[in-house]
Amino acid sequence: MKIASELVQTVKKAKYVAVLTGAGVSAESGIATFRDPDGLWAKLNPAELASVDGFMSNPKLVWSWYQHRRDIVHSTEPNKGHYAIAEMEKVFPEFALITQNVDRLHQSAGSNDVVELHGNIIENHCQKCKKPFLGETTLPDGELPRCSECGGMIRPSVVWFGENLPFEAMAKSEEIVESCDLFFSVGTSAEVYPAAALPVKAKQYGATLIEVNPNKTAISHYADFRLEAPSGIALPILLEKLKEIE
Ligand code: BV8
Ligand code: ZN
Repeated sequence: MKIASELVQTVKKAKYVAVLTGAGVSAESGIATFRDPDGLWAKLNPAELASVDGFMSNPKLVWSWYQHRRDIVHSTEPNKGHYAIAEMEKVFPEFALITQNVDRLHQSAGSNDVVELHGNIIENHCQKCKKPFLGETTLPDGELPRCSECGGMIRPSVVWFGENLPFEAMAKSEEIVESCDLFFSVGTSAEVYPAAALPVKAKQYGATLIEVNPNKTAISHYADFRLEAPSGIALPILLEKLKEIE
């Protein structure tokens, strides 16, 4: 794939690079995205499943859906896009990674200090008292585990629709968008707020905005540059080009 030399030069000069990722980065690892035609929401209604109301009204269904997604996550590996982003940490004077993903593949690929906006699907906690749950998650006939402290229902430690994002993650993200001079939006449809506001905010604070996505999104018209390709292809090529202009 061709990458404009102006884009490579701009990236080369960057002092503080921030990357925001979405489900598209994990697509090449075999994890379904949410809004692509074959995505998770194509078959299921997110409000019913990825929300507190959905969980409270149908806990066993929601729990088994997350158990199913956890099994998929446990059987997947990071792809070249994750590894390229981990590599970027070492290339720039300052670097920050913010993810909407809950699969922790960035950490498996070697990324450090990952800001997780939407929590993670690996851990669980009590819906009532928030106590972390470290016990057995697979019970006979799909029963939900219960909290040893208060008897509350155990849920995955993801952020559901209608729930606030973790305060520290949001505070850190605000700091990053105010300070970075180059912001990559990679593999996200930029439709879920407040995460979707970050690329535009970074641009408003003066950063150059590069979008890496095979498709157009809600923020494509804001981007200074677009790499219209899968992240597992575009990012390794971009890193190669940067090395060529040592
Ligand atoms: C909040 C975790 C304050 C769970 C997720 C009414 C009531 C309540 C809230 C709202 C409301 N109306 C609006 C809201 C706000 C709401 C929202 O934004 N809704 C949207 C849908 C309109 N947001 C919230 O509720 C947030 N909380 O606002 O709190 C509040 C409190 C009370 C009341 C009001 C407000 C919480 C949002 C977090 C929800 N949790 N996930 C789980 O995973 O099960 S969201 C879910 O969407 C995932 O986390 C995902 O990360 C996120 C964003 O999706 P993307 O990552 O962008 O994935 P998507 O499939 O959309 O796109 C993939 C892209 O990749 C595509 O563009 C595709 O082209 C591209 N791609 C494909 N292959 C590749 C690729 N790119 C590169 N390479 C490839 N190979
Ligand atoms: Zn509890």
